Amino acid sequence: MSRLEINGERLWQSLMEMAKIGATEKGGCNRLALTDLDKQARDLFCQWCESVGCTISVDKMGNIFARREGSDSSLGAVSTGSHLDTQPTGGKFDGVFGVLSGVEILRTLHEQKITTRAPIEVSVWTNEEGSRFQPAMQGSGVYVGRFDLEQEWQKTDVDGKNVKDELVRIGYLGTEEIGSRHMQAFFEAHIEQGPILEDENKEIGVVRLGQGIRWYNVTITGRESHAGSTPMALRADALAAAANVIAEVENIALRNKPNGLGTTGFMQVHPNSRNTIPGSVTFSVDLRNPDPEVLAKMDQELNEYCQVIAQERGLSVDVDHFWYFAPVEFNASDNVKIAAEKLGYSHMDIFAGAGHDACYMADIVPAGMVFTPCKDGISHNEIEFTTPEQCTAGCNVLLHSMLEVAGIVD
Ligand code: HGY
Ligand code: MN
Ligand code: MN
Repeated sequence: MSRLEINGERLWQSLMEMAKIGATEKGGCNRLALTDLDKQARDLFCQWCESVGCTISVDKMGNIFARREGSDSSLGAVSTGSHLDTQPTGGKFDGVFGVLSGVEILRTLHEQKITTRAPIEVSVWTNEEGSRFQPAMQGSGVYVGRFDLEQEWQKTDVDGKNVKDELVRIGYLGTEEIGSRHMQAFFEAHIEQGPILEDENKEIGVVRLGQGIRWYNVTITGRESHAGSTPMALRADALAAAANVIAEVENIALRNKPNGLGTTGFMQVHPNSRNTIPGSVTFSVDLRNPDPEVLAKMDQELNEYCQVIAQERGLSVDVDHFWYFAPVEFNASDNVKIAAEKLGYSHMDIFAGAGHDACYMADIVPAGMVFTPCKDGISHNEIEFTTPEQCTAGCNVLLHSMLEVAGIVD
């Protein structure tokens, strides 16, 4: 069994097939959570898993679980999975690579007629991206009890549509109770989404830690008035104040070297008319760091600066810090390292810059992540690319990481 390998060509074909759902002109995918396109992707996943004899369950947050029985169904499942929702200018691989690696493992075990001791499960987690609905990793966060189901059901997108109604609309409001699966370990394969593995010329990343994340909505309230007849000294310009804060978000990241990260990616301006001074602005702030103390310091610097701007400009600045994800260690990573060594892939320890569903699964079971390189470290971009060989390597390491735990009967 030590040379058991997946079918890399079939995995690649499945990735290209899935990429047709929400395909964009630049070669990426725009498949936002709980849209009709997300439904199509979910349906295809279920179809593929059922075709190799799996049973499908869906829980009350729309998380999907495909299950392949082992010889001893009393054992906790060895699980893998990721997400099928993408960013608006997402690529073909973020999340999808992990889900379809799971599907490829089911297919390999099925065609080789392999019986594992423990059951094998492949999961699709609702709204990992946090683009249409916030926060990110919403489905896995509800599953492990970090978020309240009822509260997350009520989260709305910019058009006022809520998660629960959208789950009903696409047919994925399941009946299974949240957190009711019996699992013993969780592994996730994912492209690195950064440049390190490529720069270091390594085939596999053994992920030891998921870095901390803080998300905010900052709302600045000034006063609408005429762009042509309001003297500068009399303005209460919410957007000019927001520009100060957004520039400071970058400075906070740069001051907290080497790993400080700060981003504003979303903004709503009211009334958003070129000749009316904006009366109110709401924008996102995303701060990240692998060290919780540095991340707390960055949080403090942001809040202090917002107060200064509020006073200097005589505006109200509301900082809603609605999501904190503390750095998490992966304690099943040694299985990933053992598998990479057994298969002869070059590898290195690495920490995850992005958030992943495995980061929350680590709350409840031993979890590990397998990273593969992605071209120029680019992700959350339609040109996101990785090679069939890199996908094959990652999926093989995932397979053997899981079999290490699940055991094989025959
Ligand atoms: O935000 C993240 O890191 C992930 O892409 N949801
Ligand atoms: Mn992802
Ligand atoms: Mn992502």
